[in-house]
Amino acid sequence: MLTVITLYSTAQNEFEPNYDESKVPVFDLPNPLVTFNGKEVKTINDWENERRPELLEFFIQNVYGEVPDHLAITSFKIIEQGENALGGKAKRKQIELSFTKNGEELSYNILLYLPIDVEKAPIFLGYNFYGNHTVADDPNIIISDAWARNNESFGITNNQLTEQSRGIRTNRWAIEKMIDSGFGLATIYYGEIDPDKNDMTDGIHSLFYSKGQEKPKSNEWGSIAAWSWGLSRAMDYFEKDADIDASKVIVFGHSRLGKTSLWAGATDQRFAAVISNNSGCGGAALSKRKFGETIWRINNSFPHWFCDNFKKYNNNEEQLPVDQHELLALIAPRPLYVASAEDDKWADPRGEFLSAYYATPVYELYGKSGISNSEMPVVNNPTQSSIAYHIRTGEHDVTDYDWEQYIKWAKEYVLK
Ligand code: GTR
Repeated sequence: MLTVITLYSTAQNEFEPNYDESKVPVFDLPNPLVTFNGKEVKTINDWENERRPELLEFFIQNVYGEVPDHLAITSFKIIEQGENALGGKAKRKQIELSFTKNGEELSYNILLYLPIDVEKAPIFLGYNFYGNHTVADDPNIIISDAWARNNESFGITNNQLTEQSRGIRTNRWAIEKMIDSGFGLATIYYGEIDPDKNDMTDGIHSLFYSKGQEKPKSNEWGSIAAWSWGLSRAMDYFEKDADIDASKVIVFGHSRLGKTSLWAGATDQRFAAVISNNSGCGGAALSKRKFGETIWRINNSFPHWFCDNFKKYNNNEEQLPVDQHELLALIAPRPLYVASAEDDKWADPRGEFLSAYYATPVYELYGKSGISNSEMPVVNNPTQSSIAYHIRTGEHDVTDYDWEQYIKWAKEYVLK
């Protein structure tokens, strides 16, 4: 065991979220550089051949769930493209990936914006919450007909996306800043891979079922692993697209989709770098702190996100032989950015920061630097190296400020 963080142990109502630092329990944090059997990890070889595989396997079997079988892209087609997007700065492509298995089919669309003057562009890849047509005010973006959560202010009723929400999330996607800095953007509506509701009969899961099966086994994938699988299949496509530098794909996500980008980066080492924006519980935040959202709470509110085995740790974080800093460590030595927001207490900014700090020794094993100071930086004061961290003012959101930091960091740590 590595360390005991914190202060006083106070009994706490397990159903009320704790926002009081003095009530964070005393806990032992597992050491990423000691195996489950107590053997010290001293070399990259020990890490890559022993410790990393056992940690990855633990997270697969007990947290996010195993993908039950292999399934490659059955076919893809470019369904729309334009050379004159974003006032002539970018080209736009919309690609449909299709999958067939056990007589069932699923398709999803990737929306791409690529800088016109870059031959093979590095890209940010990230899911959006309300459809590709929300990320830019561009009349050519195809509106998804997949199930969507109703949202009156976005004009979504009857679980259908509509024209009314075109461009409504441009504030979360600094596309022009990316393009001006030589990066492209690839985005996908996450609901096309698996609708975000507690119903496992639909989405990509159903292609893998045997006859009569309606939900995954208890060690098999929840929605986060399904969404993350979708990102890896997008990566399969990028490897075939000559306009993209597939060795420079930075996987990004906010909140539940930040949990997803971390899991994608951990399971698929082709991703060059990973960004977690306000990912919180089950993402970057340490579970054992039980600050804000807890394992019990997340498994109750969103029973479909993790595998059923994860429910063993509801109000039982002490028994968990891993914590989320070890999820971050699975991304080493690739660049990793963890970002928090000051008013997003639910996601436990301090727990996100400490997780990045405690993942650092694994980066150091590779001669990379991470977060070397256990003091949290003040707001709006990013610390950037192979692991970067910032906490900005404001709420649970993705802002231009966040993107400015990601772009600056990616130029330094991904492109160079
Ligand atoms: C919240 C959930 C968080 C976070 C967030 C989001 O309701 O409790 O874990 O994922 O949703 O995705 O916006």
